[in-house]
Amino acid sequence: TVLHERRDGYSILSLNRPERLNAFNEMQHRQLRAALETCGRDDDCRAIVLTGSGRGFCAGQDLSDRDPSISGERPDLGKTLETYYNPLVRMIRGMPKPVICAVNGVAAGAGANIAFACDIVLAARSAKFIQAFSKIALVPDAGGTYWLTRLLGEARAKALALTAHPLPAEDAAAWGLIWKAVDDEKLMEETVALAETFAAGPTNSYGLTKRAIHAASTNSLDEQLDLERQLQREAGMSDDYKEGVSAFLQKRAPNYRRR
Ligand code: LHQ
Repeated sequence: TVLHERRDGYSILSLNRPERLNAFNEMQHRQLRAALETCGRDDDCRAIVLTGSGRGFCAGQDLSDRDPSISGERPDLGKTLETYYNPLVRMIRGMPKPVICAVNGVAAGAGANIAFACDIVLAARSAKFIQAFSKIALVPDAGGTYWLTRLLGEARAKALALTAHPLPAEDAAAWGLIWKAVDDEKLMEETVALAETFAAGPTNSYGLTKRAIHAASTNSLDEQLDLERQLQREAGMSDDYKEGVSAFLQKRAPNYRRR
């Protein structure tokens, strides 16, 4: 239920339960986690693309799944989050290489919030983001309350969460929730171009940059300046930095080797 296509320098992971708009059941969770672990360990994989098969990106939790922790009379949804969604969000955030999300169609519930966990989100112009939770008497999860509040502020976060208003890709981009909306037929072309750029780029510096930006919203300026000093020190000792400067001075393309 997750396709893993290895390409030169990057991988494309596709959620693949199109008849259910790629809603998550246990199998899809397990396979996505395994694929991400493989990509994380593989030094030849320098960027990851997450997308969906068919007309949707992901409709969140499969509400027809028979897992008793979801479908019981008084199900323990906290357990589902602890077992599946929270580790997934942490894994994407902690991935020391860029994770690009190509939102090819509707992203609802946890499906939207998993997209927001990725580093760069491109969405097809026809895609919509829906905080569907309130429709079934739930609370946004998979980081939803964190992403919406951090990226949009409380006013828009609460309106989206309480109304389940389907937010079109272009509005999501204009509001700063995602990187950009692109014409449907250009989505994979643009995504692949970005992945190829990252695959030839200085992977360690990307990983350090992610760490710095993730820390920024809770750090004070002094703490952040200290963190930047520490991470820049590390980046400055890399062979990739040496190569980047030489290439610049010699007016040629750098050949980064992840060292
Ligand atoms: C689905 C689903 C779906 C099953 C479409 N499940 N079949 C975490 C912890 C534990 C438990 C609870 O949840 C969570 C996190 C969450 O994600 S909660 C939120 C769960 N997601 C939703 O509530 C979204 C439900 N889906 C929808 O509202 C619509 O399907 C959207 C707006 C996504 C798309 O609408 P349409 O484009 O009109 O498509 P459709 O509704 O006709 O769906 C196509 C098929 O996919 C359909 O099956 P059918 O057999 O009739 O063709 C749907 O039943 C199925 N499907 N989402 N989450």
